[in-house]
Amino acid sequence: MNEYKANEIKNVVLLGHLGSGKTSLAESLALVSGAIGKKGSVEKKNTISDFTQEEHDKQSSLSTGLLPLEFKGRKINLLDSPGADEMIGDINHAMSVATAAILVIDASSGVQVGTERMWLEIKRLGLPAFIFINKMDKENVKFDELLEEIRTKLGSQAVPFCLPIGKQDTFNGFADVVELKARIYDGDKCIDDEIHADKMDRVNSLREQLIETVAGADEELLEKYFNGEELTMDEIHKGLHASVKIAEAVPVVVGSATKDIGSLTLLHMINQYFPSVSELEPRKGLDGETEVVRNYSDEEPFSAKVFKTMIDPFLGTINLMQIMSGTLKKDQDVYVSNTQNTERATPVFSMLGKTQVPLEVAHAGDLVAMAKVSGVKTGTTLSEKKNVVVYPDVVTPTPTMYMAVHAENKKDEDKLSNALAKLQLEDNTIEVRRNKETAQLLIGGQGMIHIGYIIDKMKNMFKVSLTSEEQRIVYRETIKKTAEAEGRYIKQSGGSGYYGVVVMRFEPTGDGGYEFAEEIFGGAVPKGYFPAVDKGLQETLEHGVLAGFPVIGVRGVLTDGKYHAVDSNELAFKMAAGIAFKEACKTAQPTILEPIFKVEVVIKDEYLGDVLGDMNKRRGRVLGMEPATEGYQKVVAEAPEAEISKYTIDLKAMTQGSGTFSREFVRYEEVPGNLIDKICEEQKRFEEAQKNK
Ligand SMILES: Nc1nc2c(ncn2[C@@H]2O[C@H](COP(=O)(O)OP(=O)(O)OP(=O)(O)O)[C@@H](O)[C@H]2O)c(=O)[nH]1
Ligand SMILES: [Mg+2]
Repeated sequence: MNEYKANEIKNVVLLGHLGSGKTSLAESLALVSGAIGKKGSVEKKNTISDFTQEEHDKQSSLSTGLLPLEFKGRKINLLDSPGADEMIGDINHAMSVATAAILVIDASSGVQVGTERMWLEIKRLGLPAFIFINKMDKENVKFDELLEEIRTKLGSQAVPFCLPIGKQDTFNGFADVVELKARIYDGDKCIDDEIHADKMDRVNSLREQLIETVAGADEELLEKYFNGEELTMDEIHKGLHASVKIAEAVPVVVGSATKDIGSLTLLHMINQYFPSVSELEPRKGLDGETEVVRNYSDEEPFSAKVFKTMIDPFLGTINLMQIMSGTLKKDQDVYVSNTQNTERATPVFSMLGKTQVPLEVAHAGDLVAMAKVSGVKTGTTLSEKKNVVVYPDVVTPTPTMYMAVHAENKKDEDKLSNALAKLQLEDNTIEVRRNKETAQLLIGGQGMIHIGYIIDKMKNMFKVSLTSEEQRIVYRETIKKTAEAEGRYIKQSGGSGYYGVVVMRFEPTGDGGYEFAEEIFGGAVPKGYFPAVDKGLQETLEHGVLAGFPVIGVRGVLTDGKYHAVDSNELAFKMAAGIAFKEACKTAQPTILEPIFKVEVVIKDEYLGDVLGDMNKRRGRVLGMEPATEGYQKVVAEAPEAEISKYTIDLKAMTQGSGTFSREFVRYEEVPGNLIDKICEEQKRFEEAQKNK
């Protein structure tokens, strides 16, 4: 592979709805650019970017694949992202190093939920973009309706660049509205021809629309346009580059990834209209508190940001990063931001899917890989010890769902923890949490595709035998009323005995906190035993009287008691405090508390009624609603965790996949009375099962 500098590098991410043809398009672009001699297919499970067993099993991408392509003196680092929006953490990392995006649409399905979701992400980052209408070879493709739909749903910046030629099996190319040529594809070759006269009217009107958009990006061009002067081809190219760069124009092109139609034109367009890395704004980072600005230039000190970590149980860790500034050569020292250690870079290479492509030197702006450098993972910044910089983290979502996993035997337990630790390096959006109370090891992620991928990888790649089950809710107990009781712990049967008597008042604190106080007069209980009473109460509160859940929100006040000069000791007072609490519970109205979460749900306007109704059924309380991005509403509500533990799945079903949500613990709240017995029985069964294990 040749060397390329920032002005010759384009990092392009393919985005789109599940199954729109991103991986097939990446494969076609790799073929047409000459990176590979023979094309694979998703069905044959031999594409470059879908190389893992899990992707083969699902015939769908689960992780972004990198394909460095060389085309006409430029390097195009193609990033083939997954269409499953649960992999949004991975997608966001890929987008963070992209200079531009290609939104892939399935011509037979039109604008889908994933198309809109990814479009919002593109707009959020202000990325220059093309829209590639793929699968034009399929039945029932109505180009005019598609264009209309794209412009209504995605915006009028979408400007048609071509008019398709032929339909279904006979679809073989398009009239190029910019260059005014018919591009006829024959296999991976493209032959230029005259546009048929009967298409010229339509082509001219599309061209008019395009030129208007282009002229808007440049004052000089705009003036010329308004004066009725023709723009030269050079001016159109220049204007297009400028308007694509600022995302004012989003060219729409057509093709078929499996038939390689449109791929060559797309490569030319990437080179011509997408900005190179050198045209981007400099990156800002921090050295301690001080802001550091780095240009994508070889002349600046070295810095890089890791956007993807890949673990191979045999080859070890491979980190994919973007060189933000400076250059990287074999055996160069790199300063690792998270460990603050200096490590030596092993050979630097690029990755074509899973294949390493050696590089002599990596230049600013490029996407390259490094193996086995300790302490480096997704999100790490690398720099120079004397020129430290740390780049901000990519914003990724917090888990919306948890599943519990159990190793099937003792031997697998170690393997399980080891595998999870490695998988967390790859994907920093998964959360791993051990819950002692429920004896569950929890994996948090964006839904069952995401968590299922982690579980499958542990089985396939790390050979862990495991089972999975639903997350158990962590309940609490409390008291609702103030109550007083006496606790006596007296054992005097010869030898040294036990003597502790306490009278205590227990009050609900109302805020979930714990407090201990005393109102002892005349030394009824000597001071020295107060800590024992406090400790005894705390130990008792670890298991409540109803179902054994921890008790919170109690203030215990020691008001009176008795002691014995010889037989009193700390243990006796500890026990007495516990007995007093249990006794007081007879009148203190103990109850069960459940975790309440705040949820923010973003949905299309049309689903608002359904979502509100459903939230009601989940015992949720809607706190507010506000318009989100155009056509969307944000609903803020509070709901019990027990009712939303699988909300991410139900919300998708309710909104045809378009709804998203985030959740955050807020507090514990009393469960409705009719659920108390059910929860207690459930817990009893669980404890029995634990005992029999
Ligand atoms: N007829 C036709 N089928 C296509 C075309 N492009 C892709 N496909 C098929 O569409 C299916 C999905 O293609 P992929 O390339 O895996 O799509 P993707 O967008 O990468 O899918 P995810 O990674 O799961 O989001 C496969 O069966 C492809 O063979 C095309 O241009 N025409
Ligand atoms: Mg794919």
